[in-house]
Amino acid sequence: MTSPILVSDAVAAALAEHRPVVALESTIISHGLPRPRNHEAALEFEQILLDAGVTPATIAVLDGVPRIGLDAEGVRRIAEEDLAKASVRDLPILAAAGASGATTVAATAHLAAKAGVRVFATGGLGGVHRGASTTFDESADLSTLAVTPITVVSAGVKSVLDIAATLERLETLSVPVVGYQTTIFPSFWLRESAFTLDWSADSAEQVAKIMRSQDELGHGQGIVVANPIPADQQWDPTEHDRVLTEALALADEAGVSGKAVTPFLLLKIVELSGGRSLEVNLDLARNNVRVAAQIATEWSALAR
Ligand code: PSU
Ligand code: MN
Repeated sequence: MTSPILVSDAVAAALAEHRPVVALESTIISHGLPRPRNHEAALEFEQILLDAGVTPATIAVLDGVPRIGLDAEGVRRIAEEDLAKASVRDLPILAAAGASGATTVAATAHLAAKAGVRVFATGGLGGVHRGASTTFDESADLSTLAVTPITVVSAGVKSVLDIAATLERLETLSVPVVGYQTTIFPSFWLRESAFTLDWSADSAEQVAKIMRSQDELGHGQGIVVANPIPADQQWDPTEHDRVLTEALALADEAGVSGKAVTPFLLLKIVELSGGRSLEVNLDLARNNVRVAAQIATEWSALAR
């Protein structure tokens, strides 16, 4: 059987030659950032990687085909078309129907790992939603990382989620969480949360060594690298708290549930903050892409 996953020539060549590759998700572009900034951001994330000598592998399902690495037209489509938000469970349905979808962290991680890509940069990881003890709303990002060998660089999880519960679930799922040059778990737009981590890595090289040890130990999980936004780029904490409370109340009033919750909150928060949260979101994502580039570079040096 031929692989149903289409790897671009650039990504295939980089993988074959053990050159660094970083996966990028498409849900953040399709559902997490407003148009037209989303298109600029998608291109910019790829350019940051190219400038660092790393091959970008933006991932999405286009016309039923999961693609690892998009051309300019593919990037345009994830930014401009109204694509389904696709988690892992949606992949076979889209494939059979010949339909398109923007892949979440879960679906991107799954497809990237299948193609042999080991490092992935995103903004924030999905997690356990507030109120999950009654709604059961926990992102498949967590359960997917329990069975997918990929290192995900994120700025932690948003404070719209239940951060404590998210960290507990990652522990249960045996997914290592490593702070990047910190032992304080970040909360996306803010450098810190109230939660500390047992472990930190001081360098990209150290993360690559953890990845190698993970392989040697036959540990098939992913690794969460929690990379805080630099202090001078974070959102003002007081305004952050005010906007968050308002956005959560609006989601409640509107009765938003399930997979619509994350996109709803993200776009409301951009609105309520007069665009400030968007700038912070872009800064932290760029920062994650840079760190992922360094990790992928160290990883390919180890693998050679
Ligand atoms: N966090 C962000 N921006 C995003 C998302 C998360 O800062 O766009 C997206 C990611 O694609 C993540 C998904 O995988 O939301 C999680 O959605 P849910 O909570 O429905 O699992
Ligand atoms: Mn959910």
